[in-house]
Amino acid sequence: METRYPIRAVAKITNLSLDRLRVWERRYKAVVPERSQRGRQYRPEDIARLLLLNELVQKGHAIGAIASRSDEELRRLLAQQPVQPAAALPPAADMLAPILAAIESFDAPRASDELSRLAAVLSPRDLVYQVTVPLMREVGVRWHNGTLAIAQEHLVSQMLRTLLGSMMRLFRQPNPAMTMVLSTPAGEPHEFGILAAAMLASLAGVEPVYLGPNLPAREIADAARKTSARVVAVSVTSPSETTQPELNALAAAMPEDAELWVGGAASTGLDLSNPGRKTRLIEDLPAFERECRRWRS
Ligand code: B12
Repeated sequence: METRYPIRAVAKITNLSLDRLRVWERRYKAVVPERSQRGRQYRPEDIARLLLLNELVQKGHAIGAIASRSDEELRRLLAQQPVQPAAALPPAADMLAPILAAIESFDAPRASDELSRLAAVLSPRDLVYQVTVPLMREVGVRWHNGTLAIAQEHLVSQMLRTLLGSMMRLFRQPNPAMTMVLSTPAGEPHEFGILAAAMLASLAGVEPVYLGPNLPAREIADAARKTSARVVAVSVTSPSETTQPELNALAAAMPEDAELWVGGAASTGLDLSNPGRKTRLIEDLPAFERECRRWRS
């Protein structure tokens, strides 16, 4: 049976107060959850709709004017809005300090609890921009300068993979605009760009197939073919001599009707002109979100 969420969980996930959830239901019929003996029971698609509505309200739309629109119309409306930077929150360092302290003392349960607590109080988008991206940067910096062990980096990487993976499942859209395969070319171990992108893609109504990093071109292209993906998104952070040939091979092996999107800190140094007309540089994550939403509309 499909998972159902009680109103308290929904309030945490969506950042909407209990009162507001009830008012939006009673007055505007924005989302009317099923009822059971245990109270309101929301389906994952109800949560996805509430997130859409909330984002539009934050961009200045009146709930009364949009509550009756279909999910499709809401996504189209959102695609027309400029993507803004994530909402102002306490500085990332304040939120990350308890997690980093737990990691330093190898206290995996505490680190994981702290991360789950943030996941419960932040919107999924803020979680990506305000927590996972800065956390990984900080952990990587400490790993690079030798103050964190490889095992500690692995611990955090694993925690983030699990957390974002479960959130991706939670925000899965019933009728995704398209399927997108995400990976990094063989030899590229930095995976957090594509992990963050996969999460943002699912929030934007795209079905992500997250393959993890470091895959040969043929494998990525085969996965795209088997999942009928319309886009393959890869990220390049620490290029080596194999990166450009791998990308060329991927562009050549791509399914006819699929686009190849290339992002990541080192992507601007690559030659994307030869591999094919359907290869595009996506400059950052907000641009990626915009492109995903364009598919929706
Ligand atoms: C975390 C990290 C690691 C982690 C990676 C963990 C993991 N599972 O991914 C670990 C510790 C394993 C690691 C290892 C290495 N790393 Co490292 N690492 C970093 C670090 C600190 C952060 C990278 C990161 O994940 N950031 C979080 C992501 C989300 O942010 P981001 O990468 O900045 O990406 C942003 C954009 O580029 C964009 N984006 C990224 N991907 C995508 C994808 C799409 C589709 C789109 C649209 C956008 C997009 O959005 C992000 C948010 O703004 C950087 C330094 C830094 N401060 O950036 C070095 C860095 C990337 N690493 C570097 C190197 C060289 C390595 C090693 C190869 C070094 C070594 N000594 O062996 C090893 C790899 C060894 C191996 N084969 O395993 C260099 C790369 C230099 C270069 N240009 O070649 C850097 C820059 C450090 C440095 N200054 O030297 N690293």
